[in-house]
Amino acid sequence: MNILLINPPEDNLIKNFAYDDGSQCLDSPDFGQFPPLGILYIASYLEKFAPEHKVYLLDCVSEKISYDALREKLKEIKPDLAGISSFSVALVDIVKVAQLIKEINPDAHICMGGHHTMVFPKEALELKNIDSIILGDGEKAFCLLAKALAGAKPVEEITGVYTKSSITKKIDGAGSKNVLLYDLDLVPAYTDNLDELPFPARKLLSHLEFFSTIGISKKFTTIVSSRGCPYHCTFCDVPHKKYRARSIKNIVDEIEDCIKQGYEEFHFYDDMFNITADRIIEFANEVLSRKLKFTWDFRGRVNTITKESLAIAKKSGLSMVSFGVETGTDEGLKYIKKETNIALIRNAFKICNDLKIKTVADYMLGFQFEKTKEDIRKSIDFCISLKPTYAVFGVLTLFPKTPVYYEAVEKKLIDPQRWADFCKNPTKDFYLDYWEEFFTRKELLDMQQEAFERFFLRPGYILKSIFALRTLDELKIKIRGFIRLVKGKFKI
Ligand code: B12
Ligand code: SF4
Repeated sequence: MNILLINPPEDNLIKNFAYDDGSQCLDSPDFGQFPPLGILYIASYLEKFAPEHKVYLLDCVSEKISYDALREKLKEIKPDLAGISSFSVALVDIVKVAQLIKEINPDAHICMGGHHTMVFPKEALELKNIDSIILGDGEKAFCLLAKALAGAKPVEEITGVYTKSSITKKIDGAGSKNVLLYDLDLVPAYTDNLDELPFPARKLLSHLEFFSTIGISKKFTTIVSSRGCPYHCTFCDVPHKKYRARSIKNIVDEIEDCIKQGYEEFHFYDDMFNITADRIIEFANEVLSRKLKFTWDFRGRVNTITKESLAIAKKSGLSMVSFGVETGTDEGLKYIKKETNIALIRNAFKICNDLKIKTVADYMLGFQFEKTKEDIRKSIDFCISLKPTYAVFGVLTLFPKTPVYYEAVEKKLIDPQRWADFCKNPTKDFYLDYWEEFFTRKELLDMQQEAFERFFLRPGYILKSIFALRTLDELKIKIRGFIRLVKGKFKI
């Protein structure tokens, strides 16, 4: 069979943080260009365990493949089985891609996997051209799906794979508790031992340059050392995923393999990287003992940060940590069940600043407990007082199936039917919900813009950033990011 794994174009992406006229102060490309690790993992699994099939991979985003170009590529590939990666905000394009595939091969089997299916499994299967979905980790389940289809065997028995008929049986069994958010007893496909998975097939996209706006090199890639997260922050839907971690040896083996391919900068994109300080120490020791030279960073939590672990991590190449700070008071942090506090946050940033490790403060504005502009401004003051190298200010977005989303539905602040309609018939005019009890959308976006301006346009900050530049690549990447950010005083 010809198997195609595809990340759809983003022509019709539902933009978050956008004003009514479409302008926005933060967009996905502002963060950089990242490899689609999910489908790269599935590709390498297929190569190893289903070599009888021919595997194609198209990342329409980083390869900048237009719909016209995609049509031509699909004619060449003629996929018998297509696996589409899904973010809810990309649903319009997912539907378009599925339609295009069926136009070219009406008999092709289309399977959807990734984030949207986890949140809206039933709705995903109600889409016209979607034949199956996979919940959880795609590698093994998709491989078994391919083998079953090739042998004309039923696919419903495969853990994590659902079809219209198999999901309907489940729904009828469970009864519909809610028009939109079915809490069904659907078993996802989880790989408990992540070390079993072959490393992502980065070579399939080796002709592309990936980069992060806050990175320093173009020999850059992302990597995940674990999946899922055991915490339960109320705004996040990752807790739906079971936490599993790879062995340190397996992670460093992957890095060694990547270094041989020319990579020299690694950003750990785990949901939860620094589960304990000891894990960082163990990782750093392994890197040092193998005498590997590269820079790395991770997205992490403040509560497991220690001076000892970061000092050794720095020796092994750690250059930056992105912390989910979120908000600036103990009461607020407790409300969102972050399980951190102001003292821990200050401690983590102080340790990084003392050790000269760069930091990112990931921050959100517009929480339920921010009732006046002064409340938000105080929160921004706290963020600036941490002296992070970078700050990213988002507006609290009410993602479906999160506790904060249910809270807003309960208070009748948002209408869940909007999501139900969007999932059935996605259109580009859809928008993501914010907590609009005390502010309008426009006011929240204005506050976000104010936060960016206050943080990034401080003259002292600009000067310090220029003097901190280390490489030509870094200079180029930063100039590109800066131009995007200052266009129209941050609105783009
Ligand atoms: C890198 C990243 C991005 C990059 C994406 C680049 C890329 N090419 O992948 C950028 C910066 C563009 C991005 C943007 C956004 N992101 Co993002 N991102 C991530 C991050 C940090 C890592 C993704 C990753 O590589 N994971 C590792 C791989 C191995 O896992 P995976 O992608 O989930 O893939 C597995 C399964 O999902 C499944 N699978 C995936 N695709 C497919 C396809 C098929 C056919 C099958 C069968 C299975 C399958 O199998 C894979 C292997 O097991 C995740 C957090 C995380 N740790 O996952 C957040 C995360 C995915 N992002 C998130 C969000 C909310 C967004 C935005 C909507 C943010 C916003 N603007 O508000 C946008 C949407 C962008 C878009 N294009 O639609 C949420 C998702 C929540 C949700 N329910 O959608 C996450 C979980 C972060 C979080 N905690 O909030 N993001
Ligand atoms: S925000 Fe981070 S720590 Fe909190 S549940 Fe989500 S992934 Fe885990």
